[in-house]
Amino acid sequence: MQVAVITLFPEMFRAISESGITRRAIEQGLIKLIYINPREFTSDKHQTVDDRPYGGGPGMVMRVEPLQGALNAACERLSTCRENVRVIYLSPQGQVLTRTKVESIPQQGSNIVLIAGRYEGIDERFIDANVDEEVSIGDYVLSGGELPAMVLLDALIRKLPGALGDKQSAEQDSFEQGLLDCPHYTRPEEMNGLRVPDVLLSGDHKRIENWRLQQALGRTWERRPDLLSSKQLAADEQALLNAYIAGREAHTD
Ligand code: 9D3
Repeated sequence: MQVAVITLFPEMFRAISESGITRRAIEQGLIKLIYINPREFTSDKHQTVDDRPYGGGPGMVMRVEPLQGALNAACERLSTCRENVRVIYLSPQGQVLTRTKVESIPQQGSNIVLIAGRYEGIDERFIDANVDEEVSIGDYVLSGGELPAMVLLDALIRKLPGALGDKQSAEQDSFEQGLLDCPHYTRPEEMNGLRVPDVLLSGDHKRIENWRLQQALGRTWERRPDLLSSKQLAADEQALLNAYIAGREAHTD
């Protein structure tokens, strides 16, 4: 996978390029990630990337020319052509990012250009001519598209085969099924009179696995019932959830 990010603030992306799983994936060559600043593609001496909106009103709009220059450079620097890249504009007007959306992106073509906007947004004609898809990360106002681009990148990179250690990715499987995670504990066994649940100290791997699945189901039912309504539970899962609900009702009397 190759990704070019078009941004006025490439230094913000050190957050993903220089730490953790994302950094390792880049080092391992699982993804080529480059940054292109539209400011490099201006022709005036002040390197102006924005201008006043036609029709008036507050704020500024990103100009087409620097964005077009940046997109052309992205294709060149990824050694590909415009036909073979998927252009995604991070925008409050986009479809909200979900697990399904994240999973659909790498299959749709492995050359991706992400455009992070600033100011009030970018000239609509650039979107009409070049953008394949607009993506939002949720209904709250941010200052620009850089953090959303990093959110999308982090979610994409974690899914690349080999990005997570073997153990992590195997564990991932059970909870990538649309359930919340079970609770986690580490040493000491008791702190401030609070004990780790006995089952986790039992060494009985089958019981532990069942307990974790039951906790995942129960917590999803309590906290995110919307996730359960779109999920068909297997008979054993339904039984675990029923027992969780029964236990919970027993101590809320
Ligand atoms: C406060 C200005 N808004 C109304 C006049 C419009 C507006 C313009 C630009 C609101 C936010 C932004 C910058 N945001 C993004 O570029 C963005 C974003 C977001 O703000 N929330 C969720 N997802 C995204 S993706 C890109």
